[in-house]
Amino acid sequence: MSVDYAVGTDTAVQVVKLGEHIGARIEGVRLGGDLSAETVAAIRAALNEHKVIFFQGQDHLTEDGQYEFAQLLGTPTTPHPTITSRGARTLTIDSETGRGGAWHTDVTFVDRVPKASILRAVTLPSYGGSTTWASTVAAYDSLPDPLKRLAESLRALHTNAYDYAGDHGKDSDQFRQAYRDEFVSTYYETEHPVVRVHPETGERALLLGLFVKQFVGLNASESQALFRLFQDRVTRLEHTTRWNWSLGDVAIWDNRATQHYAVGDYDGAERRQLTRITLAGDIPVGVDGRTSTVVTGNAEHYSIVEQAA
Ligand SMILES: O=C(O)CCC(=O)C(=O)O
Ligand SMILES: [Fe+2]
Repeated sequence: MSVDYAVGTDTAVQVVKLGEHIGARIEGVRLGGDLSAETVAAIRAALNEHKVIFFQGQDHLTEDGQYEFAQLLGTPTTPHPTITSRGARTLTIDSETGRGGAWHTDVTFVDRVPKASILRAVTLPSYGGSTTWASTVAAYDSLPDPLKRLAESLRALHTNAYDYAGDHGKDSDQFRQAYRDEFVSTYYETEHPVVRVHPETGERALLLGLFVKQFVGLNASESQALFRLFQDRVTRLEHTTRWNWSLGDVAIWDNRATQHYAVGDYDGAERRQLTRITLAGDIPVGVDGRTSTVVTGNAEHYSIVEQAA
């Protein structure tokens, strides 16, 4: 199925839906800093509706072009709250420093969770290395009412000192170890509502993922049991879409309505690199109107707080 948005007189953005709950391919757009206001509006609308959108054939796009395009959609953050040694404007997702393998929403250990991420393929392995996204709105919507009420009443602590050992085992590789050391070089901890209200669509979404440490007021085993219960809703295959990358591809996801997972199924001897820019977001708000609160760490150097449009 596809939906056309008329744009100006001579061009049209085409949105090709890829799944019931999440994912669309956008055709008819050459990404860059020179897009018309109508095209930018069509991209925003598609992102709000489909949660992750894909553009193909963007081989012309440089890091500067990606940045200029990002500025049309919002305010770019600095690359990362703690990974600051690898360039000033973008973050390279590099197989030398990690292979993914964990469901997460980006940077939820700070209060100002980025609203979107823009990822561009730069170097790809000969097979494997896809990425999967899940709709955290579909996850919430699929819960029976009593579990919706329970989730709405919970708040969770998110930290960047997440459980590496639990996900990856001990990693002796020096690049990966150095990356992890930098990742945890400043400790961040933030309390977020487990259900956040999307500032643009009003949809309710589960806010969980890798960086969750514990639910407020629950002990470790209670937290673990409820985390599994809710996180399993996020990763139901019906709530996901998977993208097999080609050079020239760009993905944009709404980081307020999704989690994602990089699939580490490529040859370990091959390199994989993608360039990421995150866009500043607001402070999440729960269904009771309570916002997220910082427990430890100041993220002002990473990102402004962007008020939702
Ligand atoms: O490597 C990927 O496909 C995605 C990595 C990731 O988590 C990100 O770019 O935020
Ligand atoms: Fe990520």
